[in-house]
Amino acid sequence: MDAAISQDELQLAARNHGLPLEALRYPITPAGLHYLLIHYDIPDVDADAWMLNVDGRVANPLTLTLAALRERPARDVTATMECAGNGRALLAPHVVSQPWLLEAVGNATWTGVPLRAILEEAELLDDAVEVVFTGLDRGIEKGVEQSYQRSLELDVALAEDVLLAYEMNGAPLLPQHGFPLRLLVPGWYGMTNVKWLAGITVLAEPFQGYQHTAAYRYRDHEEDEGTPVTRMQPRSLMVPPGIPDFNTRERTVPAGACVLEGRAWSGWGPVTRVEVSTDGGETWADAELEPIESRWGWRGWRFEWAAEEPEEYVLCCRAHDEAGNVQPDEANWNVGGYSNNAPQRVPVTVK
Ligand SMILES: Nc1nc2c(c(=O)[nH]1)N[C@H]1C(S)=C(S)[C@@H](COP(=O)(O)O)O[C@H]1N2
Ligand SMILES: [Mo]
Repeated sequence: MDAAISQDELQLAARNHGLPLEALRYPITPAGLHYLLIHYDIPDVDADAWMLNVDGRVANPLTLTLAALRERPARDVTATMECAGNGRALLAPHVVSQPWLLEAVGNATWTGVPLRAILEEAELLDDAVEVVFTGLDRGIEKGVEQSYQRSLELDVALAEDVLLAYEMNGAPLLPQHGFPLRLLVPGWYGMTNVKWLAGITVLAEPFQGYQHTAAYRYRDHEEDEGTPVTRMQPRSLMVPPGIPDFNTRERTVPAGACVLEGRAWSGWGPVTRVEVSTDGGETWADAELEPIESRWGWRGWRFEWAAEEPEEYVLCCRAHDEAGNVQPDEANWNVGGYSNNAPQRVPVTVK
């Protein structure tokens, strides 16, 4: 397997950091530890001049300041957000893009105005079918100059926990997380949650933008039209136990009782079961689940492991959700390198 990444990929990785896996310990990810994915540059936002425009197939177009949004009834939603490319760097053959291993995730509490309330205020026309969200950031992908844009079908856009969020963990959004406003669509992969939101346009036909037609599709080969990437597939991650080697990050754990802990999530329904393997996925045993704290947030789990020496182990975990999905043994390769939710593998030496 050729796992080498290029300078271009390193440049992306250095800009877009992940969640240090030990930070899975915090039930709510502190903002500075939440992963980050920025396709282009953080835009230069003039907060005083900023407005949100709502237009297209509506009877009552709106122009709203941040103060006007803050005056409206607010809602808090705790949600796990994961980049669709999480796991990409573990795929073979190699897929060139942001080279995530497993760390492109965070769990935050977002505060904002339900999108539904704003769309109701704008009064959707009868022919409305999709809503497009436009960020202030601009860039070029595969030769196509664009603003970052994603759309939602109406039934998703009108779901009650979809927010126009202006706070993360009780503080105004940080520049890197979309200040002053971002979309939050709980359960969907990261790309859905448009940052630096400036425009909402209601369409009478399906949106044909780059981030829907060229990117974020599950494609078996370059000519394959593929299917859209939507909700998060189930995944469980553990806090790597013991202490790391500086270079390889391989773990060393003292012999004796060792409590493994982690978090699991799925965009298709609550996590109903997490299993742990200490032999690289040959045999599995159930972890103990913590209560569900939020419909859209990750679920904690723990597992008591009797670590015996002298031996090498490969620790793994996998999640099941209420919809019956479970993490596959092997990665499902696709052209974009999306949703590789094969189980995490943590090599450990017991001493
Ligand atoms: N405007 C805009 N929104 C965006 C992006 C972007 O590049 N521009 N990146 C998307 C992707 S791919 C992900 S995974 C999430 C990451 O959100 P975070 O950086 O707050 O974790 O934002 C999404 N929203
Ligand atoms: Mo992403």
